Amino acid sequence: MKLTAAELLQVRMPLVAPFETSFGVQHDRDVLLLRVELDGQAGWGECVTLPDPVYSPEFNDAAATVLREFLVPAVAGAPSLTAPRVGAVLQRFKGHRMAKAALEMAVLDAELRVAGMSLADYLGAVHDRVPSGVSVGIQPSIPALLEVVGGYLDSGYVRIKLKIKPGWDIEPVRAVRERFGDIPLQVDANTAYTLADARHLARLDEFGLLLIEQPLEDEDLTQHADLARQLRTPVCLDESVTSPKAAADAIRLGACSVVNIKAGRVGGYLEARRVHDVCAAAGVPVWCGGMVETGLGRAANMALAALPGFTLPGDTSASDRFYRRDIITEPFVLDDGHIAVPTGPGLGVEVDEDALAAVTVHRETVPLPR
Ligand code: NPQ
Ligand code: MG
Repeated sequence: MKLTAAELLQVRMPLVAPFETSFGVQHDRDVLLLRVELDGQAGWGECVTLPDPVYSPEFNDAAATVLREFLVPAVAGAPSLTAPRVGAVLQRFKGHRMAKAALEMAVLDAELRVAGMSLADYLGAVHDRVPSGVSVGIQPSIPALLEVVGGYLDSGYVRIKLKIKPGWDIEPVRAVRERFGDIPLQVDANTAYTLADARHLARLDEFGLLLIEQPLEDEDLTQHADLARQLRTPVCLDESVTSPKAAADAIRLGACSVVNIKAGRVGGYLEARRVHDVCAAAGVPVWCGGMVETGLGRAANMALAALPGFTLPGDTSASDRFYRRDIITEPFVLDDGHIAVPTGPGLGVEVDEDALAAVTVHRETVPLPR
């Protein structure tokens, strides 16, 4: 096949409530989408960058630029294009994994729609639904937190993740434990601590958390290993795991005993499957992270989360966790704490063109080399 057209879309999705993490508060989700055509068949990709380089070095405008100037033209120049070829064609470009992931996702969607195969089947999914956890932002107060967590538990979410930062860590966890008892509970620091905080973080040990996610900076593998030796709470890495090699290194160093897999962060769904394979071979459990995706990215995440090594509930929440109106025709819903893995060809979801138009801020055609 050949990539015959590409469009970049900037959309601004209002969030149902502000989402606060250790790196800031977001009121809207500004998403970069990519629509390609492979011999006329459309495919959708979602880039998980944020507007600012505060979660990863990538950001929306940089991703749009690198896609427009380098990545899309390179892939458009490939004569017999298949999804596994995308990574090879893009390999000479350093970094920009989230942008590369969006392009590979769009090609996968188009290619699998032509083949009549679902992404889940293509990746090797073994489940038709996945248990769903929810990520709870930093709240203005403990009573507000208990209210929000109670709401998610009432909805059926099977695991709660609390965002933490210095000054919002021990007490919120204690309060949730006291109110809701022995629920599956974990925390995510998004790199907000240093190794000097080890004794403080060890105070979380008494709460029997499933894990603590990314307490230290992205590059601090050795320091995560030191920290892990001082905690009973298992250490999970997110930001640090940018490739299968990084996962293997982290595991060998003892920097983590659990891995959060996000396809964008590692350069695509095929690379994410390789991270899954590395972890499975090492006996390290993995779970599917989330980047506050639209229904498109959410659909692909459900397929990934249905692989056999995903033995912990992910941040694979329903569409209404973040959005009042998703941009797909059948938004993801929670059923008995689970979400159904799409079975249709490609991503298995359809864009709701009216909903998309209502949130589209900018739409441009990417010029292709002739
Ligand atoms: C994480 N995601 O695991 C990320 C961080 C993240 C679901 O916790 C807008 C506002 C978009 C905050 C995307 C979750 C975001 C955001 C991702 C936080 O570290
Ligand atoms: Mg995280």
